[in-house]
Amino acid sequence: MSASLVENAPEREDRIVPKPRLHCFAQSGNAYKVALFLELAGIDWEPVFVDFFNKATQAPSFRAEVNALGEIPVLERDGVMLTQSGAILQRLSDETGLFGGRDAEERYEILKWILFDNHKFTAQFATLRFLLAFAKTGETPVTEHLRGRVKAAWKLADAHLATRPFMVGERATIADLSMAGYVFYPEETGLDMAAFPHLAAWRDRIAALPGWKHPYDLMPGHPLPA
Ligand SMILES: N[C@@H](CCC(=O)N[C@@H](CS)C(=O)NCC(=O)O)C(=O)O
Repeated sequence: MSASLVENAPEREDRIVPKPRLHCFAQSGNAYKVALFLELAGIDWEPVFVDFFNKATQAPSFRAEVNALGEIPVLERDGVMLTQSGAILQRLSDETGLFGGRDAEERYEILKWILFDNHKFTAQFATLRFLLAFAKTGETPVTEHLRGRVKAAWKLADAHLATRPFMVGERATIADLSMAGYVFYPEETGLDMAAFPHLAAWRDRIAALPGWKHPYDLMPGHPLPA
């Protein structure tokens, strides 16, 4: 290669960086958390469909090449695979300056609610919905237990939202985007958010954010084949 060609080679910053690819499927509220951030932030992204219901996340190639944890979401950027919705949201917020905390106190509050979401708010609901709507187990002691846990988590969030519009501060943050993962899905779970009016009003405020889209309009794979 001639010296002049090397000199004219674009710097790393100048070269065309491929758009982020979100490995996802429509029914994944965990993936929706990241898709919603990307959409609200106006970031140009593309979905990569993962056939979760046909065990794609369990395939050795998925574990080797995409996510050793065997989970969705994965945000692929320039060949780098980012995993865990909470960590991805934090990174995207840090990089864009959007939906983050304004000071250290807010940042710790946001982290607190993301952990609450992953452990209590999303986890129990997602499992209940999976069992009833997709695994079609019908009512069992497990679904009854999970429904009780969801109600407890919803009650806590409802009480918190009685005096504020969003989980932290006066505006939406990644804590809200994380907790919004599963609140828009229509599948029957035997739960009615109307009984938690502050939580229901918060959900409406999320849906009113400029650029908001329903998970089934953002990610591929809906409806499921019969
Ligand atoms: N805490 C993880 C949870 C991710 C998760 O459970 N994803 C589901 C799909 S919604 C999954 O891929 N599950 C596969 C498995 O657990 O084997 C996150 O927030 O990213």
